[in-house]
Amino acid sequence: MRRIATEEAFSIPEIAHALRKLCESRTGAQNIDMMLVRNIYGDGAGYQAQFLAPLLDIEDERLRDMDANGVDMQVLSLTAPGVQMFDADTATELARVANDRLAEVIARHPRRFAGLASFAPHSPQRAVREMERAVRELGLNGFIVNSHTNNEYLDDPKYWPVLEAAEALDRCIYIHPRGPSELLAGPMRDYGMFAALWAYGVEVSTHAVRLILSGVFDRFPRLKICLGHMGEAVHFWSWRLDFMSERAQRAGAPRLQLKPSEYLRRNFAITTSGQESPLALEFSIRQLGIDNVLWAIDYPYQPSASAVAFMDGVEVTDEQRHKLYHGNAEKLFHIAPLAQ
Ligand code: 1WB
Ligand code: MN
Repeated sequence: MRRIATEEAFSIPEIAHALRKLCESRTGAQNIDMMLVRNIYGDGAGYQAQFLAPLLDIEDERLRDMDANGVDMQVLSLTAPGVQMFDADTATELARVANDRLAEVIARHPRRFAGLASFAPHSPQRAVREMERAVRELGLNGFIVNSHTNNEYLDDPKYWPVLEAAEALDRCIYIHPRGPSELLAGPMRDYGMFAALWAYGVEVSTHAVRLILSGVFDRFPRLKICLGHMGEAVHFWSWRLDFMSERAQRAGAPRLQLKPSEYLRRNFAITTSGQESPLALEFSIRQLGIDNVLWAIDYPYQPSASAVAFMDGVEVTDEQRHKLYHGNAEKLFHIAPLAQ
């Protein structure tokens, strides 16, 4: 069984260095992303310091971990917060460097790695050019964005060129978490909630619901958005989203051609990164359809062994397991199937 893991994080020294500089220059800053960046790239004391080395390693320990766990391929993406905390010029340049590096690694290991391209949303026109280069010249497999940019979300018309480009290039945009935007962040500072424990899901699910309710999927009907962490629970709310959005539209919210649950099935795919609950998987397959659910690990933030054990062990048909483990990823990310 070919196993393609679809939300696997990496970084490059240039970005690690720039993030370290960023937290040194803002020592007093209390925002959530600075807490996280300090923990990984600075002198933070949190458990997250252990992640820096495996993020920067792509061709040594990572390949050994893949071999040891029967992981054929990782779809790599630049780890959160990506380039989105930098000013627009720096972000544009660093996205270009990260994409070049990614393409080089994939060229050396075409059977082991695929990759999602970064871009700087805060400079939408240059982002579009980088997206086109990433697909047409570098052959990358989709796009990664780490949720909000300066507290703005992709439903804002200034970002429509980015959505339009993704649709035209037929590559999905994977919305990965970062620390929540300003007004969502307050209650997340306590009890370790600031990252993967809770804040990440709130941030990305909010982003996804904004996209749905704004009507961008009527404007860009073939746009595909990928969400990790078992869809950040958005589809769990399908019934209520449908019911309440009717009311909201009658009260003046933008008119939608479809119900939210229908956009979720048409315009979204989700992955199992960092979520190994068989019950949540079963629900997701029934709510979204088997073709919209993909396997992922969330390497190096979560261990490969248990992610593989989870997907090996769930009670699904053979055909379903093939789709979860590789068939859906091959289609969504344009990865060549293995020759029979
Ligand atoms: C964690 C997870 C931290 C992810 C991250 O920092 C990212 C964590 C960028 O578990 O603390 C992630 O991508 O799941
Ligand atoms: Mn992740």
